[in-house]
Amino acid sequence: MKMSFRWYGDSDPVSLDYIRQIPGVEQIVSAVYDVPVGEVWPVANIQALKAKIESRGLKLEVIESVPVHEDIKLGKPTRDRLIENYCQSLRNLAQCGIKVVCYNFMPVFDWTRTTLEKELPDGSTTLAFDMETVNKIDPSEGIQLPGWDASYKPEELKLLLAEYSKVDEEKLWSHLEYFLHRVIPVAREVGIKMAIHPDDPPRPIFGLPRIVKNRNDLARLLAIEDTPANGLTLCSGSLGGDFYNDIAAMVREFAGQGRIHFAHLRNVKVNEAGDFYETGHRSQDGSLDMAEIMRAYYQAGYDGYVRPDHGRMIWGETGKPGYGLYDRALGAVYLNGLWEGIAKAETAKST
Ligand code: DNO
Repeated sequence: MKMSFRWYGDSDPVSLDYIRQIPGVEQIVSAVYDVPVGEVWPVANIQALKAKIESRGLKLEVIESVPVHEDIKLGKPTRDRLIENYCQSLRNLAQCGIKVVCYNFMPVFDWTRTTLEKELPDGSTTLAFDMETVNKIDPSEGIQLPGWDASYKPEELKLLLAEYSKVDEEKLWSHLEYFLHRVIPVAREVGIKMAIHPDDPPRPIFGLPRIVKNRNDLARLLAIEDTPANGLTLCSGSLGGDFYNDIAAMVREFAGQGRIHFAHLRNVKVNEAGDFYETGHRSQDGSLDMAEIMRAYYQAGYDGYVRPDHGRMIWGETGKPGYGLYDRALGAVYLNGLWEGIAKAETAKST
């Protein structure tokens, strides 16, 4: 596996100079942040990002994310031009040596939490989600949560939500199919693996449909274009927000088929209702058996990209919720340690 670390560009308080000091991290996952959603990413911008990362001895092979314009998710007539732009961005990314593109198909809101600073018994703070709180929020009032696109004005958001009232789950699936039938052949041709990120949390919120939530959704998605270019970002924490999702089983199934291209690894403490908070990365910290998940990757022969996903805020660090340096660095080291231990044990078994 290839250990990576997410970096939000020059404005990120966690610098490349810090990231390069984390043992075992060789790859940066980033994006071009100054091109509006729906426009083509110019080669020059991608090259500049890559050059900056390489100047620190790190590599850029994974993009997270190339965002999908809402008109595509809504199935509007403007989608054809936007999809063509998306394809052109993929061609440009391939030209710069990018191998994997992460994206999601969540209407309006990316990942959503109801608390950014839940205090844990050890004094660290973490992100949490609880359904009852979300049900009381009026999203059009423009509340600030981590994955929300702050660029919407309240009136725009109201309009957008009204447009989605006509899009149920099956409609959204048909819009995803339309997108994939056009984008995947281009990705395939230029040698890029598309890797959809599951919905976080894995259930509808604010009355908006969400369709990438569990094993059956992932299988359905992969069948739309049955080729490795149409693959997954298997996010343990997002899918782990449903108590009934068996992450290790999904890894065995889909990594076994060569369809996982990017692994997001983090732990959550979740209850049967699907309320959760994010914990340290270890198996002992949360509900997911991280060692078993890593073993599933190892046994499936996974050699793709991995990153420690969100971390808690520890040691007084402040910054982008979920994306501080310290706890994610601990996560990277822990995951590498698990991998090394599993690899040694498996090799000993087979000799
Ligand atoms: C949250 C991330 C998501 C992810 C996008 C991918 O921390 O995992 O924001 O980047 O959903 O498109």
